[in-house]
Amino acid sequence: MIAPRVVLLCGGVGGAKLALGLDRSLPPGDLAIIVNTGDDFDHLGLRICPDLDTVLYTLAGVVHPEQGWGRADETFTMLDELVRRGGPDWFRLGDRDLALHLQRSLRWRRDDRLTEITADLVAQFDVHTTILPMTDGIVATRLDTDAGMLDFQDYFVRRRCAPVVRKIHYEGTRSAVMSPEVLQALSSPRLERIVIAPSNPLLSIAPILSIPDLSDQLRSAGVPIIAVAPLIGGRAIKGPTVKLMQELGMQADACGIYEFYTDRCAGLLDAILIDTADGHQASKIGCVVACTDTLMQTMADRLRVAQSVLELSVKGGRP
Ligand code: FO1
Repeated sequence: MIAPRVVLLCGGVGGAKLALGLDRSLPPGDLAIIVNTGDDFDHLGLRICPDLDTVLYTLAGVVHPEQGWGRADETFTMLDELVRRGGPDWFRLGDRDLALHLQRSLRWRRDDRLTEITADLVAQFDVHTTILPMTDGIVATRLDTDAGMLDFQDYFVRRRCAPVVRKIHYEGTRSAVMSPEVLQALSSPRLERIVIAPSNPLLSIAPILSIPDLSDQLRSAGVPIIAVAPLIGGRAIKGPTVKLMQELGMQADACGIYEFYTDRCAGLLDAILIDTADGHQASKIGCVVACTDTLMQTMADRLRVAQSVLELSVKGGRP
């Protein structure tokens, strides 16, 4: 039975840091994480789900510490041999990582639900937090750029986010539905708050909000929704958030983040946690604003930001 007290909407590396802080701050079963699957793709005959794996590896304590994705203590014997024989080298799949992709891909091909596959993989890593794909359907983030229409990993990894983006498409999300498990989490009788992780709003959170019945359920959950801004002093910690926001004509700062979420889902946010460096923007943000040091480099940082979102008092609540 999925009955969390806190639900986190999360993408990859940046969001996984807060996922870890919350996982270590809450008793088993109190946290459920809804993860973006818009980055998922087929590669070398494997179904790759990068954000699900980043969250799982991070909570399991086996993620590559510097990269924030892939495994620690990894080897690349398979990839080296594949590249020697002319295979693609742009998407680095390590040997330990490969075991998980093989397990998932075998079941994916048997039409098992991604939610069930994920639950079994999570159990194998002895992780007690519920990790849920945002949908069992196939969705794909694609980017209309000056280098043409690109699949997500082609843009993000192969081309290192260099192309100029004109528009982002969240393909398949309009007809996608949340899984029964996501509905269970968002209608948990114990639910106290929903947190939006400091992931890339346009690439990691927007796909989740683009699933119609999921975003409706967020608002009808009747609990405070708190976002953690992924920018500090107008800069992203990692990744293309600022470049993307500027290319799409948005204000690349805490205010712009608030406006992006509010434009996508009117009235979505009850509160936003911004960095103390951006405190001067608070008066321009139309919801409760709390400030803290949001940079998460150490475990203590992750716990601090997690505590801030758990303690943030918001007027909203169950009607
Ligand atoms: N990101 C890279 O920048 N380079 C890679 O070679 C790469 C390989 C990779 C393999 C498995 C996996 O789960 C993630 C991987 N990532 C890689 C990260 C991934 O592309 C991005 O972090 C997410 O899709 C963005 O959130």
